[in-house]
Amino acid sequence: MRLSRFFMPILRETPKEAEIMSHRLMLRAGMIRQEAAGIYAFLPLGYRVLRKVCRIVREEQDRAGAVEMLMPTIQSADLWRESGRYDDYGKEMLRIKDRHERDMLYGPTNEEMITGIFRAYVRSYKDLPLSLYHIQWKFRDEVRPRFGLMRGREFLMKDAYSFDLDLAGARHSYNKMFAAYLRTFARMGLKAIPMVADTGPIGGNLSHEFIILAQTGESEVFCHRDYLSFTPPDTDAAFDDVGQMQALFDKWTSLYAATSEKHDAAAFAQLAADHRVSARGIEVGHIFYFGTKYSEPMKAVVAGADGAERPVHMGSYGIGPSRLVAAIIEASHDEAGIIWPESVAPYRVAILNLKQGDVATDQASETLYRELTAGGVETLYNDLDERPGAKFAAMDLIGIPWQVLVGPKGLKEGKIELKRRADGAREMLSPADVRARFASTGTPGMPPAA
Ligand code: 5CA
Repeated sequence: MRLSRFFMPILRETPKEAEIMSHRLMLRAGMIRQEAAGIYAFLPLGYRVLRKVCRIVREEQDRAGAVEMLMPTIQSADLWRESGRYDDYGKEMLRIKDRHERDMLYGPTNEEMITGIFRAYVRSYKDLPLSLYHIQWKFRDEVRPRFGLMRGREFLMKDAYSFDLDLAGARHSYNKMFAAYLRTFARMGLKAIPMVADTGPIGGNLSHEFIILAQTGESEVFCHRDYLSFTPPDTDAAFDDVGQMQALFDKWTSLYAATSEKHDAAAFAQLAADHRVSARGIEVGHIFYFGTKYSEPMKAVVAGADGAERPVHMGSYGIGPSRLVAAIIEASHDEAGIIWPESVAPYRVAILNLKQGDVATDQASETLYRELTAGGVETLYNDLDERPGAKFAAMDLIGIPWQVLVGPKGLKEGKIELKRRADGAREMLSPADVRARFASTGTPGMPPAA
C-alpha cells in the first residue's frame, strides 16, 4: 500500500479525552475514531489489526474443534423471556421496538439464541460433543464506557458455546477452550493468566478470566509469580486427548490466581512474599461452565444412549478482539509509539523514501516496494513528500515491525538500512539482502499450522 493512497489520519496533538496509552496511540495513529460514547469506527489501519487478531482467534478455535457460524446482532426478546434474562439483564441491554411494536434487543451475548438453534436441530447424544462459535458485534450499554476500545458499548466478541451430554464431556470441552485460549493470547505476544472468576450475569459456578497484567487494567488481580514463566501449549497439543487436556488445565490452575471478586486473602497470604503478585489486569477472555442453566428452561434436551432425554450441558467462552487490540498496545509500546508483534501488525514492512523526488531513491524504493509486494510481504510504502524526520516519527508511531530506510547516502554504496522497530537495531544491507530477509514463507511469530 502506498501511503499517498492510504487513509491514515495521523494526529499531531495527543487527544485530551484519552486517559490511557493505548487509547491515545490509537487515536494519534489514525486507527479508530469515536462516533458516540463507547462506539468507534475502525479506520483502515485499526481494521487491519483487528482482522489479524480475529484470524488468530479463528485459527485457534478451529484447531480446538469449534465450528464457525454467524448469528445476527439484533435478537428477539421472546427468547430472552424463556431464559428469564430479559428482565434480569437490566439497563446494560439496549432494548429496541420494531415498527410492529415487537420487543427486540441488540445482543449483549448469545446464550439464548444458540440454545434456540441447538434445540431446533439436535436431539441425540450421537451429535455431541458440539462447539459452535461466531465473531460478532455486541452492545452493552455500559454505565462508564472508557479507555477507548477497552470498555466500549459496541465491541467485537468471539463467543463460543459448547454442548455435551454430561458433566464429564462438558469438562473436556471447557479444558479444550482453556488450552485454545492459552495459545491464542501467546500468539499475540501476550502473557495471559487464567484466574478464578465471578460468573456475573452469564451464570454457573466454574469460570476463568484470562488476564494480562497491566497497570492500566480495570481488574484487581492476585496470582503466583510462577505463572509468568509458564509456557503455553504447543501446536501439537492433542485437543481430543481427555487426559492431556485435563493435565494441562490442572497445571495451569495448580497455583493461586484469582480476580478480586474471588480473592481469598488468607490463601494468598500463605504464599512466600516473593511469589505474590498483586497487580492490575485486563480481562481479554472469559470462559464459563453453567451446566443446564439455559437448556433446562429453554428445553434443549438430548436423548442419551439409554433413550432418556436430559437437558444438554453447556459452557460459553468469550474473547474480546477489539479490546485485545488495545491490550496488545498497552503491553507493547514505547515513548515513540506502538510496537506491534509481527503476528498482528497491520503491515510487516514499511519503506521510507527519505528523499522523495530524487530519481535514485524513488527508483530504489519503488523497485523494493514492487518486489516485496509481489512476494506477498505486506508492505506500506511511505511515498509522501515529507521530511525524513516526519516519516521516522510517523512510522515509529504506527509501530510496523520492520522499517526500510532508502536514502541517497546509502544508495551511493548500494545499501539501504533495515531497522527493527522493537529495539531500534539497524543494519546496512543491499536491496537483494533485504528482499531475501522477507522471502521466507509464512508470517514469523506465528506457529506453523498443525
Ligand atoms: N457469553 C459470555 C462468554 S461467550 C460473555 O459474554 N462473557 S463476557 O461478558 O465475559 O465477555 C467476553 C469478553 O468480551 C470479555 O472477556 C472481554 O474480552 C470482552 N468484553 C466484554 N465487555 C466488553 C466491553 N465493554 N468492551 C470491550 N470488550 C468487552
